[in-house]
Amino acid sequence: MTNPSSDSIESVLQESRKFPPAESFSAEAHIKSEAEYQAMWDRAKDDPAGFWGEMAENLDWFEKWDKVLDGDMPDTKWFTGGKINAAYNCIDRHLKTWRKNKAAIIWEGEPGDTRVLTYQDLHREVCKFANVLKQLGVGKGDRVTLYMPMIPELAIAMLACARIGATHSIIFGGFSADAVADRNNDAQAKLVVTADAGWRRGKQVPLKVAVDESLEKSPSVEKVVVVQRTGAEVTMVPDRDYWWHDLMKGASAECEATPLDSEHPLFILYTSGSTGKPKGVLHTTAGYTLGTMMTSKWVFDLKDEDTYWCTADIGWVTGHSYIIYGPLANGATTMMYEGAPNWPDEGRFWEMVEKHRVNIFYTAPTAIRAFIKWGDDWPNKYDLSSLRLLGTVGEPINPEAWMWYHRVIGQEACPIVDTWWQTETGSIMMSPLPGVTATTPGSCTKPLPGIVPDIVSKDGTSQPDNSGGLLVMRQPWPSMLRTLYGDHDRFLATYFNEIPGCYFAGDGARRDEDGYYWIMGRVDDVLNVSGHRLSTMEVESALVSHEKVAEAAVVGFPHDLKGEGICCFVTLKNEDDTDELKDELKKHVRHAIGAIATPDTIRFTASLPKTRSGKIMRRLLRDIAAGRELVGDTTTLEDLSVLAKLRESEE
Ligand code: 6R9
Repeated sequence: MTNPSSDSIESVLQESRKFPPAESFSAEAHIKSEAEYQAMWDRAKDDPAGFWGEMAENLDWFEKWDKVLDGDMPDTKWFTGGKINAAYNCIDRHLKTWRKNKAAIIWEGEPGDTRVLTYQDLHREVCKFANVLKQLGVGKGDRVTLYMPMIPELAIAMLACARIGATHSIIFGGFSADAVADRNNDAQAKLVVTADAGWRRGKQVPLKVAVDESLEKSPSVEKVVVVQRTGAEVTMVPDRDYWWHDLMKGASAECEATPLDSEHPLFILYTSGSTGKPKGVLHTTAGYTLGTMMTSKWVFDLKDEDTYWCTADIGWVTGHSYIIYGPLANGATTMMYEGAPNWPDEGRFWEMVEKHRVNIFYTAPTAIRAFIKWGDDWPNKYDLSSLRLLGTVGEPINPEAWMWYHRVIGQEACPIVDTWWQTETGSIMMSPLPGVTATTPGSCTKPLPGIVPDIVSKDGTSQPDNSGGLLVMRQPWPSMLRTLYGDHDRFLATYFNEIPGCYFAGDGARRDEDGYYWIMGRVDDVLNVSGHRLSTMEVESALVSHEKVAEAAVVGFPHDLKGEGICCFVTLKNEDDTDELKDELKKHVRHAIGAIATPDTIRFTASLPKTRSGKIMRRLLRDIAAGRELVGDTTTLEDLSVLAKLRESEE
């Protein structure tokens, strides 16, 4: 193992530090050895139907399937002929065991209020709300929009939809009224469940006001159910709007789960595509539930005694799969937090880890970079010794952030699972197995059993190790998306026509000689500088490895001589935004990667424009870097004032 504090080229480009799992961890893990993993992976590749059929025995079925794997990609169906219910698998089956009175959801509101729902409690609330839905005229196949804060009622509403076969479409609470209207219209939603408002950094997010506005433009919605969360004043339209607590008061707690076809639509989740129109990714019941269940068990090594916390918002796929469906299908205890990580102060997450003795913690690199910026004193104030496993998701993690997470949060004792997957894949595709895989900062390591990735060139030819290319999947997997809602042609064009016979993920990656995968980011983020291919991530990693840099985003811009030039947007840990530092950073990158990577422009900024899910909006930065008028959709932007400031800072 090389010196972990080295910031040499090696640490950025050819990360070679390896962290094997502790023997004591492996001994207790669900998957214990490389040999065990390899046998599972080989079996799943050679006999996917046999492998997944066996895995599906872990679910409860009303009727067994006729066929495990029905048809090849793109139109693969799974477990056809089977009858199943996702809510039944997440709740009812645990009631027959000792887990009946186990905490299913431990919830904490931003103001500090808490609620614990046992599996029995969850069952009662879900049955009651399922009856409410029926009473409001919602039935199997109808679409229901959930536009809610991170409160237990959101989990209850999801599972109530699943229970009666209504398809939920969750819209992140930070989206605008227009975004809600677009999604309501696309899904032809019949009902919206919302709240008066939600808490975010001590302020109220007025959800009901936005719903009222959205409904002027989305006529398919007949009724609205409103949870009283903050007590904000709202307008209730007679015969359209109903209070959650009024409806629940009279509802029966008896509601059998509806046996549904394996391929019954479970949910739609909108995600951004390359065009302005969001894509309605559709997931179905059996395959998705199986995928999230097995991956939660393998990757997070979930045990009955664990308190597991995924900090995502349920409005994103990570929250769907790894706060609700995956953990609950395993009978785990899942935590849910309503608010911001820096409220009332920057120690909030660590205070919660200490208070609830969290064992497994799953967050995003962007959050980790914020923690680094806020300083080690915050986590150091709290007892984090309950943690035994850490995870990341959402974007490539730069080695420095990985090392900080390992050192300061994991106290060098927790495996880190860097999980690569997408809204479309439904569940984790590539990740270390914590009891098996030697982790290495910046790599999501290897495919999980049942996942067969490859790196190909544009014409679909497999690429040799270490030469980058397009990341594709060569075999179908149970939790893959089935279509884009109402636009099957776009589904085919986006994911399957690009590289015939494969699922095309839209990411670039390389595989090294150990078979580890390194995600290089979206293929549209790859720069071509003087004919050399460069990942924006590589340059960002180099910048972030400089002691004064908090965060960096790198984009290409049209350059007369080089084809593309490199523009770096940089936020600093201290206010030291001098021209000398710009030169120093250019040299630093040049030193870390090589002359071809020398930035053309460095621009200091107080913050970077991000989507509400925390992804840097590179398209906007590209426009700014190129001096173009800003074009396209900014509705997902976290803070519009960031944009104004960036333009002011133009050189
Ligand atoms: C789960 C989720 C998917 C895109 C994906 C990729 C990036 C996600 C990553 C990662 C590197 C990881 N991404 N996980 N890149 N390492 N561990 O984030 O879904 O919001 O649909 O984003 O995010 O570029 O294509 P989604």
